[in-house]
Amino acid sequence: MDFLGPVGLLHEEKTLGCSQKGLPCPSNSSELVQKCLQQFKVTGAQLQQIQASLLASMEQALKERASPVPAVQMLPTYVRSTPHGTEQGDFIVLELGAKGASLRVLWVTLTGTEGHRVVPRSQEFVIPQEVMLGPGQQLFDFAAHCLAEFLDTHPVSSQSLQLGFSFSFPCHQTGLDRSTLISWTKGFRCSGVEGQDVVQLLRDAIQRLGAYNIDVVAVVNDTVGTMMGCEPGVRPCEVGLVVDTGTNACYMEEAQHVAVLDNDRGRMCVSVEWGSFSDNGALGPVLTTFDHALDHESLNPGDQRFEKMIGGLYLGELVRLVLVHLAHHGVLFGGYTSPALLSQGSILLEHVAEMEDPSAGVARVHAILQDLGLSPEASDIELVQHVCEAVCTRAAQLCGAALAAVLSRLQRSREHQTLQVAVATGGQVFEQHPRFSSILQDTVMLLAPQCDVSFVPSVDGGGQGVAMVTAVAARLAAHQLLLEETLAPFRLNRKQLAAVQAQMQEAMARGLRGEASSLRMLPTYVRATPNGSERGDFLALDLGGTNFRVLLVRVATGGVQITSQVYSIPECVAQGSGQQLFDHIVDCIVDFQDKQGLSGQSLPLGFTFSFPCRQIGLDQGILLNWTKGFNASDCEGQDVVYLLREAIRRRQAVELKVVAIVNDTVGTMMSCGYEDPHCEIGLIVGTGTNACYMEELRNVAGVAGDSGHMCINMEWGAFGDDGSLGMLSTRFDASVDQMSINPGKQRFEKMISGMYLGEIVRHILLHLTSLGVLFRGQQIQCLQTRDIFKTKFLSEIESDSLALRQVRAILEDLGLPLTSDDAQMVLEVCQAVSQRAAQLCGAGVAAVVERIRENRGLEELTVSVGVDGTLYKLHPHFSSLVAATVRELAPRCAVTFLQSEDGSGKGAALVTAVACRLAQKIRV
Ligand code: 0WK
Ligand code: BGC
Ligand code: BGC
Repeated sequence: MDFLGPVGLLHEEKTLGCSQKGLPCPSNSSELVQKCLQQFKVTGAQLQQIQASLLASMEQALKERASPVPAVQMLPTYVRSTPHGTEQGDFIVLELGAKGASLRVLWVTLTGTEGHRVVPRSQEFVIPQEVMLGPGQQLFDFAAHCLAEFLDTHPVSSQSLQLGFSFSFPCHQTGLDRSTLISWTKGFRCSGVEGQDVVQLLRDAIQRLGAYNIDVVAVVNDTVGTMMGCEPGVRPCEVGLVVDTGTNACYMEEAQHVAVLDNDRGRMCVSVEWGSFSDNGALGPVLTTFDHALDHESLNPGDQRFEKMIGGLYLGELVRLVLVHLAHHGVLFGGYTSPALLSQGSILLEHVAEMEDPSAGVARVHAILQDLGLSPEASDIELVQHVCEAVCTRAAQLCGAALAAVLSRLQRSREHQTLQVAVATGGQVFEQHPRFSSILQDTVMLLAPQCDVSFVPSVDGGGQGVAMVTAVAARLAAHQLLLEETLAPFRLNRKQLAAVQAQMQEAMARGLRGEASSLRMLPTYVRATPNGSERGDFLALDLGGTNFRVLLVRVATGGVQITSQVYSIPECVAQGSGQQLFDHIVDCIVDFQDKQGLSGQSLPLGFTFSFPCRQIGLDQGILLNWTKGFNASDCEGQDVVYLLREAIRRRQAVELKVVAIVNDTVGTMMSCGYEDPHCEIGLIVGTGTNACYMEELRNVAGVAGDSGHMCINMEWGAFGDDGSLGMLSTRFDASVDQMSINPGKQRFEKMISGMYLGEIVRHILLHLTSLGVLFRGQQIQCLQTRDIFKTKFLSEIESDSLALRQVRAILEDLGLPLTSDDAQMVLEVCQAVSQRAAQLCGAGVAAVVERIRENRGLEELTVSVGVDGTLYKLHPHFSSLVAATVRELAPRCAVTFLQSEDGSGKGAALVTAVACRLAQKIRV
């Protein structure tokens, strides 16, 4: 019978004592009392066991190991730093769940001055039982009404109010204002809320009421509010501990240890949710029959077993069950049990705290028991106090063991030998129970001697802390809004892209007709792509991209073999005299020939010259203007083949036959066309950007013949130089253009290509810093430096696998002080800039393929595009975004993008080979 203990008896014979039931009153009452109280004794070894097992569960949950299901949840709260003390403003705080059946609304003013606190105005509302157990909508409507009632009685000035929602239940958070309830605890069991976003439920309720314009900007667990409410003192408060109706703790974990956060860095406050700790191995031995009885009768049997041994909602009930047990065994109240004593929940935390408090005195205990319909003897009172003491001491010890586990975890995550930390404590059990805190502290000292801990009682139950988090959330939300406003012009929609496509098609037609157009549509005198019969050894030069290359290209039956060497073009040469530049080029050729044992051989040479040239023939190209950071004098308006030949002549030693000059787009098309005959378009997205394609000869003004095709170098980098892109150009594009060596020129290129994207990002970061959105508004010297933010950073930063860590590493190398939020914002800036670039490039390609389709009067066009360029090749998303934009804007064209492996040097050699083959044919 005893095993069933009080529970069994409870139901049938509620009010009869052993004497009344004719049961023999136990002679060994003290033994029975000892046996009963002994159950609440927890040994040092058991406490260590609990500490170790809780620590193991915490670490398992951090690693997101699914099996076995961790006993604790370790929920990220998206609070990444403890208060700076700079937060300021007026905030509303709505507290639900921290204090059982009560809801509190506070008006908190943060002064932003350390140590200067304004006492919050607050109002408490009792939540009716039926609301705590009813439909969720009813609970949130109740909360909205309380808010309105509070605001009605506390007139507030500002129209839009920012609210922090302190919601003290286990939630999966995905942001400061996005939180899904996992399960109710502590006497709450509203339907239709578990699995829902509680912020949205509150927003909907406030909306339904429509009384006030309140913006719910953050949801915060009460432990976090407690921690954040702690005045920044000598030691940062990095742990928040609540023992109120329920119990829980949070602490600042290293974000990289929280698996769900994808390798983030910095810190993240984690809510342990230790209430659900239920490792039978560790807890089994300390769970008493009374704990099982209490759990069995509770709203959530089997859940929150640890909380039910510590939380204020349960301590009174535990005491009651023990008193009933002892009374039934005739060792208390003469075996008499009153209806009040037999009714669940009749002994509250404050009763236990008072009855145990030696200063309360016997009279007070007597009064409390009398209120329960009992008439205690002095011995009863003493025994009742022992029972209260046993129950609360155990609660404090268990809580101490749990806190010791958290401190050990904190010490491990900081890799510190010793740990100095402050723990903010809050909750009625701390406030009401005389000895709880000291027992807890002794237990911590016993179990975590290497941790030097100070305890900071929370002054207002975390209201200030919740307001702090709300202030941070409000700041982040405001920043996010400013970021969105700043990036909005970079988010191009289908209509805008279709307009760019249409404008480009018109500009192409005008350029081909020789009318005014920002697209020069330059004939290249390449009329055919290779047919595979080309043969021979050719030299090729590749100038205009990131690297200057000299190549030996052997075109044989078995395919094309390439030997090449990269040479640098120093800025002083690229921006020096033309003679110096071409002499440097010839020096490289000679060096290459020496190294390849080609000295003295006169091989035909193809010259990839990636700048706008008006070609008069295959081997004559007048440079129209430099681009991409080149600015050598005395070249513009000159035939660059002539300039090269002059340099060769000056060098005397070498014999070179310059046969063809091609643009890198043409070289790329030819190189890919050698493998795929459908390749009729060449695209470069590298330092600069441009495209060429096979146009109908009949459409090319100024070139004789109207059958067949001619490859046209569009020089689309200059698209929009006539202002036609004005509607898309942003203030950042204007800054980049003004600071370039060719302002007003190459506007399309300056929105797309590698030479400029990093600069656009840098200007946006400067702007966001000036708005206080980034780097706490501190103007950062290094960000003032041109080209310090390389375009290759975008490719690295946007790589899916290592996003945030990469951002930090790159920006920390640049010497930028970075918070996680800053890192996220820099990533979003890079994404917006590169996405626009890829979409604009896609709109350009769509214009070209549609033109070819229309030229040929085809319903459907199948065509390939040969592509080269560092940005296109290295950026993780650029190529797929280009292809997606083309599919959307030119659905009747099946477009394949072929990444050129050997660069346009091979293409230049093939053009040379075709020219030599055609020249050969004429000669024979
Ligand atoms: C490699 C080609 C070269 C072209 C370059 C463009 O061989 O002709 O100019 O790509 O890409 P960038 O090097 O500017 O990134
Ligand atoms: C909840 C926690 C809360 C604790 C203290 C527990 O029941 O699950 O989220 O922090 O009570 O209020
Ligand atoms: C040049 C083009 C070249 C492109 C890609 C532009 O700046 O004007 O001729 O094709 O860069 O390298």
